[in-house]
Amino acid sequence: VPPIAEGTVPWPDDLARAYTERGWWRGVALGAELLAAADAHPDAVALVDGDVRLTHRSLAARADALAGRLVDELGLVRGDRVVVQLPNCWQFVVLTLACLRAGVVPVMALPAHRQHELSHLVGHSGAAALAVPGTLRGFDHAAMADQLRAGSDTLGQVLVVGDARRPGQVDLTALCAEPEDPAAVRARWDADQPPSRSVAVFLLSGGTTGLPKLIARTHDDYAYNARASARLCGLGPDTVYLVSLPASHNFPLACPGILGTLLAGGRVVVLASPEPERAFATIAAEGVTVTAAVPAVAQRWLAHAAEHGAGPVRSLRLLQVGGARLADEVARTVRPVLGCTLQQVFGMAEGLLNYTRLDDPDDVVCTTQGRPLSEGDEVRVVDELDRDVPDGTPGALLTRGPYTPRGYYRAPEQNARAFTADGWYRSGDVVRRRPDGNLVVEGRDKDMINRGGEKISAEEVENLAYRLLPQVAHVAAVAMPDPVLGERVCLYAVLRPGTTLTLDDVRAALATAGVATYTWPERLEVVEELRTTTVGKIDKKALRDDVARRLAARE
Ligand code: J2J
Repeated sequence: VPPIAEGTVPWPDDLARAYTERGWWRGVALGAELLAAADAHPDAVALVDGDVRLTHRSLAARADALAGRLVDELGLVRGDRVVVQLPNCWQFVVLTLACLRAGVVPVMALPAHRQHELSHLVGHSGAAALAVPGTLRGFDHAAMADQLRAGSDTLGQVLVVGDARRPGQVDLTALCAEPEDPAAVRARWDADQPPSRSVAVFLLSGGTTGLPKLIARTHDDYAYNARASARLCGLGPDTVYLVSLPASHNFPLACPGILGTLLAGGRVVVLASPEPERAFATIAAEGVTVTAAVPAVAQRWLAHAAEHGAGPVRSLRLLQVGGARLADEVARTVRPVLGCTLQQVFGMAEGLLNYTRLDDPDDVVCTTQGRPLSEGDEVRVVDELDRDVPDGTPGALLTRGPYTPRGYYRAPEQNARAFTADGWYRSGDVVRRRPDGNLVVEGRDKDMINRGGEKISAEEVENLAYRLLPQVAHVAAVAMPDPVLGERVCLYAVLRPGTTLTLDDVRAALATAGVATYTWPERLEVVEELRTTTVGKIDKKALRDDVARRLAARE
């Protein structure tokens, strides 16, 4: 096994051959495919971040140069992992492309992650390097990076964007400089490409069991994911794609996102946040044509446009919405209010992507979450015994396909639960398939909280509560309904005799442990007991109903 594929679960050989024969897998490294696209429009602007505007030629040259510097100056070798925790900025894109060129594998962390999550990602991936902003939103990432390095056997290099750099840390912006001899660095990586079956990026799983699992996406499968998505969305050299969701998420990264736009020869505009005023001004200034939002962001944009007018977003042709269920009523307002086409996207970092098509009738676009991207996608909707249910009946979604890996990285135990013996991924979503093939997401059977598109593992919140709070005897984390984010975390707790616990106590303990804020419970219910189901599990449905009732009564 080449070191770069160790711990991954490959597709069966016959399918790999079929995917190649169909032209889905091209046997080419993703970085090479991106550079070929750049060659077709070298002088067009590829990347915009505030005042920084890079042409396709410059972006490609910088990526190749950085790839060389990672290897020659920082000592990274092919197959090494780099945990990437950067906000949306041009250096994120250069670093990602450089990794793809060198065959160094980025682990796509979130800016919101803290010590707790990052130490897991560094440890589990055995990362050799970590890329962070200096300080961001008042938090000193560079200081945290030093602590992570001190606590790791593998982490040798810390790359920093910004000037809060500490001694021994490397200035990533300087490493992204244009090379003196672009042809030479280009020739070097053209002659030495990572194998197309090897891991291109590690994405994070939405997480149902404890800390996030790593999803190894190969060059072959991820290139197909981005290329086919770009095609379905009609992207081309005229496309101006705005990324304002965290760029390390699969959706804005490759569905079609940054990678799909660059493959199509288009332009990527990065913005650190989807705050409506800035986003609208940027859309107007850059002539943005396509962007992606989670439902919570789409709703903020709709409200902003309803109040201040949609003039600034006139150039927008397509708004993709996914990551959580978009309400049909909200979907119906997108065209009237924003004047653009809506596309619903029901995707997952594990692979399968469902899209409504640009020419679908309103009924499909506004009331379904679309259908699979590829003819190679296999979808089953099954009951508790994994028996197929008829169309129209809700059931659990299972899937396999040319861009859906067969297992998580180094996780045999989780794989036994999350995948069937013949390689179907159990998405944990409950869907209904319409006769026209479109899927409607009805709910889920996985123990996850979807907070405005950010996925939170209930089990992880519970593990932390047991570990950090001596007061608790039993806990359960459940989703409570929220008008803005869809769901937030509510913690139910049974306390040990004679103790007390407040929400502030819970949050203080999580802060001390360095746990990302977005995962913190936002409500605490102290109860006498937690009811169990007939099989002895805590009855979470009853708890979800209970908190929903309490919230409704408060209004
Ligand atoms: C309901 N639930 C949805 C939708 C995702 C594109 C879009 C989203 C993701 C993503 C992604 C949903 N309606 N439209 O990777 O490329 C929930 C489901 C799913 C889980 C996956 C992409 N779109 N979901 O959200 O890996 O529960 O990917 O299984 O973060 O989000 O989460 P994640």
